[in-house]
Amino acid sequence: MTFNKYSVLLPTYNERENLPIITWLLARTFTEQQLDWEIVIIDDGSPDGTQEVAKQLQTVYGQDRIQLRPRAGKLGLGTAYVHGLQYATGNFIIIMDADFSHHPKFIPQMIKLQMENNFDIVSGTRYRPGGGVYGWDLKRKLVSRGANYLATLLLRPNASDLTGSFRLYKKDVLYQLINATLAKGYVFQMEMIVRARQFNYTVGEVPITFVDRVYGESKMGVSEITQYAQGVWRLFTTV
Ligand SMILES: Nc1nc2c(ncn2[C@@H]2O[C@H](COP(=O)(O)OP(=O)(O)OP(=O)(O)O)[C@@H](O)[C@H]2O)c(=O)[nH]1
Ligand SMILES: [Mg+2]
Repeated sequence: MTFNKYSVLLPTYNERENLPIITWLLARTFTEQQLDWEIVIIDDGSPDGTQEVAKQLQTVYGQDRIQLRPRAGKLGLGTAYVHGLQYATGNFIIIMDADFSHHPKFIPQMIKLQMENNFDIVSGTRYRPGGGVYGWDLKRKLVSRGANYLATLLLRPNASDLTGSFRLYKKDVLYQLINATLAKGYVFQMEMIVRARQFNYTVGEVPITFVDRVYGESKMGVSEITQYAQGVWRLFTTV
């Protein structure tokens, strides 16, 4: 048992079906590993009743394990992390999606790697041996690969998966990165890891398999791709 505490920031928008299972898996993982933990759910007024589910989970696991920190409307992912971070009581923060694309089974590996090397950040990566993407069609795979390749070529970061968001951070490191990051949309994750190099933070990587969301709709479209390309260019010309 260590004195570390791991706060999972879980942004949700219409994740009613996914939330109970992801919570159960997280609770099991942390309990098996004998780690102190909490989940901070940042729900942006999901019309599907995600918050009702979150309240039920609070009665099952306790309010000290599950914090519900909702916002009135869909204000975007970047600000959801900022909002959740102010309530997090752990000295380590895990950021992941609530839709099963990020499986809790990789968390022990991330924590182990962090401890062994005292990394500032451990990033899940789909783009190193052992990692991968399942359930996407060829078009979405190409878009993702292309986006990653473009940013790697121009920005030379110390990480292989720039657009992924399954990461473990020291809390003060995340705080500084979030405050330095300007982007709000899809570019957000990429800008964070690029700025990590700017601040000389150390980054470890764990290969992860990413599966397409189990329930619900995807929001990826042409405007997201355009925004992303603009974001890469802005960083290339400023950082
Ligand atoms: N609080 C909050 N959560 C959001 C918002 N947009 C997305 N999320 C959540 O953030 C996580 C990642 O969003 P996703 O919609 O899965 O994004 P994605 O993985 O790029 O796209 P798909 O899985 O293909 O839909 C999920 O847990 C979502 O429920 C938002 O505006 N506010
Ligand atoms: Mg997703």
